[in-house]
Amino acid sequence: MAATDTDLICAIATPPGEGGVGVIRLSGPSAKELAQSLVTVELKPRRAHYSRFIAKDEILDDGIVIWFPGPNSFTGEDIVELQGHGGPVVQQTLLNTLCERGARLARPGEFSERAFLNGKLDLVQAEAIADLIAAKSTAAAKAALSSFQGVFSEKVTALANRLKRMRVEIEAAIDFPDEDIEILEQAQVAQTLAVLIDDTKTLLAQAEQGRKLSQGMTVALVGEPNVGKSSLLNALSGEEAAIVTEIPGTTRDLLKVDVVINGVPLRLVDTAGLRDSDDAVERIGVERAREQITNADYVAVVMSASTLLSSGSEAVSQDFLLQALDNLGGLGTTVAAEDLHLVINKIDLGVPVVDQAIRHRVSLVSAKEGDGLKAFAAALANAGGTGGDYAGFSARARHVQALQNTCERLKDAQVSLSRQNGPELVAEDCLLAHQTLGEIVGTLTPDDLLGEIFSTFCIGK
Ligand SMILES: Nc1nc2c(ncn2[C@@H]2O[C@H](COP(=O)(O)OP(=O)(O)OP(=O)(O)O)[C@@H](O)[C@H]2O)c(=O)[nH]1
Ligand SMILES: [Mg+2]
Repeated sequence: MAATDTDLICAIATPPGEGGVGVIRLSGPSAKELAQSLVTVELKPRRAHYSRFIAKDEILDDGIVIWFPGPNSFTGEDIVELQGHGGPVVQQTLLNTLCERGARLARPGEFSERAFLNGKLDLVQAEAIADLIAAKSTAAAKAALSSFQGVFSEKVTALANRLKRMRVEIEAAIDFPDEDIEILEQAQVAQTLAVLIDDTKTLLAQAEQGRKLSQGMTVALVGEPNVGKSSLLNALSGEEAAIVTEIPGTTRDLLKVDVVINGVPLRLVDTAGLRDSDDAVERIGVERAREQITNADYVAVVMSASTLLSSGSEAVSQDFLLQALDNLGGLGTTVAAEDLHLVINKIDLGVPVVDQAIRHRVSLVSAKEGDGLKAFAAALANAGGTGGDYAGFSARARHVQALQNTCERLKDAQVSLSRQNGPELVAEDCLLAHQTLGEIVGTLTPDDLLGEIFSTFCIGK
């Protein structure tokens, strides 16, 4: 992928199949000339002309044609849109004609890629277009639109600019060493670094929320066999996705169902009940369940109210909760407390008392009767602060990873500074941090990564 890649590309921009209107897009330096050879009107910039589309005296279709001269176009190059009838054969014939006359079929995401390479968009904005198109909920679409409009990029760029200013000062200290002022400068650098780390962490937390919102948060339903995990999955998704029986050990495979709750997309994962088993298949299921626990963004630990009541336990307290998590194979230590929620199911058989102190982390439900399910669903949607009124920006795992790396490099710089390793090492750590931040918006992104990102886009975008 090179910026010199400026041949003429074309693609059907509307979804495949039959539709009222079908749009074909052309982008490249000779887009206007080629389109002009097919239409019967003199193309004027940004004008919607009605015309027949003609090749070799044969009318292929008719419709609207618009020419967007570069650089004020989506890709920054000359673009022409041919808006004809949305029939697969009509569109394919037109596309073939364009290819016979010098255009080639665009790769997925190639229009956006050109927009990026021509400086019309940064990488976060280009990714936000794909996320907007793929958004599964209003909140996700809103967040993607914010990122497309540059909300996330501005935050990253502001951080990068502050980091750059600090680097300039450190580099200056290397070039003009002066023993007397070094101590003062060190204190200043330490102070700036600490603030930068804090602000990177804040942005990281926001990006993590944006990622959960746009890519969907994974919620694992885990617990002992027979507590009603599969019943809960079915109740939350409104379909009989999982097999439910009274036999403990029914579920073995991971079963994933995508749902949208209060505008928040969630991927619910049903898992095998956690227990030691002699059954080889069940053992694999339990192993997969444990893996899922570490991979999930959020873990809902399901327990049965009837088991709780018959065990003679008093109120469900913090200690009880920790003990229960421990009994499930050290869940309390493998999953952070804020990513854990306790679900007491089967309250139609009796309602246990829950200590006020942990009430916010516990849902009392009956998958069978439907009691408490709404509140439980709302708790899931709110997990991680991605509730319905979250008005942030969308982000991807790639961005979260880059911000984590930036944080790590800045902490390295802090260590180098405190160990008096010399300004050169501090400068090197800060350079790495700066580069990692640059990868997010695409100022410093390797070509192969760009190829990977754009290849996931749809054709014609
Ligand atoms: N009374 C009552 N029974 C329930 C409720 N939820 C589930 N059950 C019953 O509990 C039994 C087990 O339910 P499942 O959903 O299969 O439980 P599970 O946790 O997926 O079990 P495994 O897949 O074996 O780990 C079934 O007989 C369900 O009908 C509930 O809210 N109330
Ligand atoms: Mg099950």
